Amino acid sequence: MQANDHEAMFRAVVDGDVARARALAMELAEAHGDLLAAVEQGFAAGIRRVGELWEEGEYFLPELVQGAEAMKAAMELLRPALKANRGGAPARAGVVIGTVRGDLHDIGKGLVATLLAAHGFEVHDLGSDVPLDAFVTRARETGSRIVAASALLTTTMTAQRDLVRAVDAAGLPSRPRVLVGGAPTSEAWAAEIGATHAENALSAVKVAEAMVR
Ligand code: B12
Repeated sequence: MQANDHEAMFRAVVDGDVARARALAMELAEAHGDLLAAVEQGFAAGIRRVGELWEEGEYFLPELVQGAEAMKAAMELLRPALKANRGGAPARAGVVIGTVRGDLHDIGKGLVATLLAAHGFEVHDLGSDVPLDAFVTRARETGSRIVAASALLTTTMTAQRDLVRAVDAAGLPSRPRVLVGGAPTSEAWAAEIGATHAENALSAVKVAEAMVR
């Protein structure tokens, strides 16, 4: 396999083939390729395609879950290689991350958290359906510089606005900035609420590095 055989990784996730995803991840970890690009354009592209197939009514919940399992299996194996590959982030730059209240979608958020950790950020993952005060409390406890919030629903993305306000109002000594993402969000939305936006997990790493630089 080529280190950049993104198509095979994409397929493994779309087919929900956990064993194949693991095998590809192991080969990738040993090869000297661009790990981040492979993750984003291979495995992550696969899970996005699974999402589309689900929306189109081609896939049902079991296929969706199976695709997510293949994705998770690959990411677990890649974590050490991604860590060894770490660059950019200043030591101990903390990121508190979670999916906002009322929203249970956590696959994309998990991907962002994994890649940030792999790049040397100290990641505090609060999970999904996270209340505003939990983000603020953890940011206070950890002195984190970034508070990152995922929202996948148009009805829950407004919580990102509330989060920016809550973080500002808390006046934390680490003066964290809010990073937002998730399918319904955009640069324009982030600008409107006073946050920073990143489109996907790969760009989240670059944007987060710029935020703490
Ligand atoms: C999987 C899925 C589910 C799973 C979630 C499982 C899980 N543990 O996450 C289940 C089945 C539980 C689910 C439930 C629901 N879902 Co749903 N779901 C999806 C689906 C198919 C895929 C989402 C996904 O995981 N994508 C793959 C990941 C890798 O991509 P991603 O999440 O976009 O993340 C990337 C970027 O957005 C970004 N990113 C994400 N978060 C963050 C955070 C930061 C800080 C940054 C910088 C970047 C970033 O980086 C990620 C990686 O590149 C989407 C369709 C879609 N196309 O998005 C619908 C979708 C999001 N769901 C939808 C709906 C309506 C629902 C339900 C309300 C359905 C229902 N009637 O019950 C419930 C809501 C439950 C709740 N309260 O949250 C709608 C939302 C419509 C809208 N605009 O509001 C969508 C768009 C489907 C549709 N077209 O109707 N869902």
